[in-house]
Amino acid sequence: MTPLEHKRMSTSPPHTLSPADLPALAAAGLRTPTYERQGLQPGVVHLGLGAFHRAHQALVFDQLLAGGDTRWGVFGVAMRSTQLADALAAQKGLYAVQVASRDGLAWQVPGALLQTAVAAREAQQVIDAVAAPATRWLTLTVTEKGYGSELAKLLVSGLAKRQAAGLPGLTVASCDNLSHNGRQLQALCEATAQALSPALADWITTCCTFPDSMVDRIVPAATPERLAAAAQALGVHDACALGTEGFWEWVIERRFVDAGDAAVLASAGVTVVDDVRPFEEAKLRMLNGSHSLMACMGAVAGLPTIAHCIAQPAIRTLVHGLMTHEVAPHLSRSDWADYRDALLRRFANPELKHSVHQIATDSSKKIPQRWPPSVQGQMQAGQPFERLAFSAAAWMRYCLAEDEQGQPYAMSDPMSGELQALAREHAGNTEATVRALGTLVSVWGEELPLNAAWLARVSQHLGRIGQHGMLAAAAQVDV
Ligand code: CS2
Repeated sequence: MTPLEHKRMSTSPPHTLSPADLPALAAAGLRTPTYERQGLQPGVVHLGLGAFHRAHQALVFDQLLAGGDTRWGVFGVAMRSTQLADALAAQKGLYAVQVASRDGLAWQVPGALLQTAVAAREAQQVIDAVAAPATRWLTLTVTEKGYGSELAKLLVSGLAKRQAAGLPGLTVASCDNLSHNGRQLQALCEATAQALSPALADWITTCCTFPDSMVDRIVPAATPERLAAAAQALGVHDACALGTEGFWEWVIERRFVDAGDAAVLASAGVTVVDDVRPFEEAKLRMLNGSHSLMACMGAVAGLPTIAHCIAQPAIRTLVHGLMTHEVAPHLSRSDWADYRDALLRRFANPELKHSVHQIATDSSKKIPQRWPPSVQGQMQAGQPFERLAFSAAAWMRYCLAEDEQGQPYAMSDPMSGELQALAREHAGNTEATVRALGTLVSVWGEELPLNAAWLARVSQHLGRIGQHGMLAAAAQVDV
């Protein structure tokens, strides 16, 4: 009997994952922390404890810790979710990640997460962690809608405390899917600090760095099935288990308070570059842009996951065409064809079960960096933008919050009330719907709402979606 089988037989009901389980898990062949976690001081404060960070950067930091560099332990901050932070704290920061790669499925238990707190509940603890002498980095995955005054206040309070204590500045790395994420965060922090004290704003500008970053790994939110699979594989209950794909990428701008960090990160597989833009644009417009299109289509057509969507010939052809003809021509990443083909394979990964409704969440905040830059590129080049117009129409149909079988679904979006009201008010009248939803400057920018040719193309696709259904309308996109 293997140690795990023994454990499964002898513990009923299973207890919750704890450090005491690590030797048995290691003996069963799982990758577990080989380093001493007790007594490590966090060197990184991370804001946003959602699935993505825990299956991406946390694994990079775990690898660095495993290599003997003790500076990469994480103080993890959930912005609001007390449930998640408390569940992680109860497991002493441990959780299992199931990686679905071409070689099959493998579980691992990273150990980089050392402490947790909730910003909404324990703001002072977070400020103290930012101002702790051992802290060198601050990383963020707070989602597109997280970049507001609440975040800025928290960060600036922590940085002010560091400045007052005479401590060195921090490398502050935004890892959200925004264009120029580092620059955006820097501008937000500096503006907030300026209002408090010009000297603090100066200190932030001179002593902290805000590298731009492109991060990539598909990490769906955990489902009850994944948690059950974790319990089965580990022989213990893990409330925080996750699943992800084998692929991961982190490209970061060479702008560190400690220049030596470039080589350290590179040793763990991170790509350090002088200009993140080519990577960021390709990722946001090819991967995330296709994701948002499939999410809206899938939600309306009743296809629950991205793998279900990409298995539909009409969707696959549309997404392939979108990337090839309407997105790639405006990218400076020259290997885009390989990148596209790799994405199509990643979308088809059957193990991920990436919910379309999860990706459709906050679409009004995601669309601006995912679709309009490509529309504008096509317009400037005098090229057609049919697939992008279809994407816009698919989102407008999605805003009705009812699928083609008549099933209502919840729309999770900061603008959901307004969007749903507009979609419903004009339902059945495509021109009026497009006039209402296609002219929102916060979604489409300043120019597209004024472009009659664009709005006309969106209207035509929306009309076809209403008349023939989402998949049939997709098959009619001809260019
Ligand atoms: C997705 C991303 O939910 C979404 O909006 O497009 O989370 C996507 O899975 C990641 O950016 C992949 O790196």
